[in-house]
Amino acid sequence: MERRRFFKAVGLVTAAAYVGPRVFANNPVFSKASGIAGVPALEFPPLPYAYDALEPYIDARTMEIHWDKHHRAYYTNFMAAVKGTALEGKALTEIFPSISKQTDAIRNNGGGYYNHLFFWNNLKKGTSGPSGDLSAAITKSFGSVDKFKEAFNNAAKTRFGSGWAWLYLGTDNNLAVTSSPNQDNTLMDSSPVKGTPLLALDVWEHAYYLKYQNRRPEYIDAFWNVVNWDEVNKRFQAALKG
Ligand code: MN3
Repeated sequence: MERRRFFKAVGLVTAAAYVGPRVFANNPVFSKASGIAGVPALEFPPLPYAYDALEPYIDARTMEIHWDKHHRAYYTNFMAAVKGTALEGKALTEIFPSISKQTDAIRNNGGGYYNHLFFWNNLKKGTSGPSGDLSAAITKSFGSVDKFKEAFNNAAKTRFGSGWAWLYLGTDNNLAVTSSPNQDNTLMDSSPVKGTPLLALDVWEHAYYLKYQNRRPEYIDAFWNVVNWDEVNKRFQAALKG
């Protein structure tokens, strides 16, 4: 792992975030319901771990390109797309409920910015699994944790082209699984199903191609070794409180 390069990148990002006045200091953080509580809106925070932290399931090179190139581009392009508009300075969770009225640039880049932040934070090696409340809710909605995984895997495998698989708490307060095209998510008014996302999996080829090439199902199976269940449990508790 190129640790020095990683810290250099993080250092640059951190420095950039604190240069000059904190223009967005008064803006709301992502709402609790976003599941990324504490992550400031409209910034580009460092990855919460080293590029190689998820090896061998997700390789360091993929993480580096995915975070530093793909994710950064969504962020930069989103900030450029809202600059000078009524949306400038608004949190994404405020924008998504009326995203169908916005431009493709705002929808695609805003979704890409948000979804990746959400994804990085639901990845970690070695957490123990869904906890009491979440485990019970999964069993109620899917029959068992294994059946939930099967449904999630199926959503991830059958999403044609680029997109995401999601576990979300629906507006009916039941857990459900879906997939979305491109950079859409279940917070968007354009989504056929709506609810609070709890767990995301990026199934764009850029998320797995270097290591898995065309074998998306292998990448999906590997994903279960790096799900940050502590984070998913927290998101579920926050979603229940609204
Ligand atoms: Mn991606």
